[in-house]
Amino acid sequence: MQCFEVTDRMEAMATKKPENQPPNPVRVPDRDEGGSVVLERVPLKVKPPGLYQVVMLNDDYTPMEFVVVVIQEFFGKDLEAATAIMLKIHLDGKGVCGVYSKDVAATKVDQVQDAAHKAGHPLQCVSEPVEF
Ligand code: TYC
Repeated sequence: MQCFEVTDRMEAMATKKPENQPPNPVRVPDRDEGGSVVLERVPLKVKPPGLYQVVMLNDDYTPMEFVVVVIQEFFGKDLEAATAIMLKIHLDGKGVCGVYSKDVAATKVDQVQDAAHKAGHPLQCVSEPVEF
């Protein structure tokens, strides 16, 4: 038979309630009179992933035709819809080109910036969370 010494620390670990533990998502109520244990599921507080809108900004230099082509190419709009969005941006200073998951919106921003940079235009767009 193996023998070992029970230290104070081991004794404490075996008998005391652990400190600084994260809250257990499953609450275990006291034993009921029949001696069985009922586990009660506590709903997790998880939020669905948010949506992000890609907002294009006006500037004085990027040609209107270029903006229309970019909106058609990267946001799947037809000529009429792309022209309407471009004119809204031109008149209001900014406009929403599409709404996506966070990652897809970030990719759209990169694609637009890349295309504008390669063509030598200062066109800017940003991604921002949609507020409900
Ligand atoms: N304001 C630009 C012009 O007059 C056109 C333009 C529209 C530029 C939309 C950027 O996001 C933009 N040439």
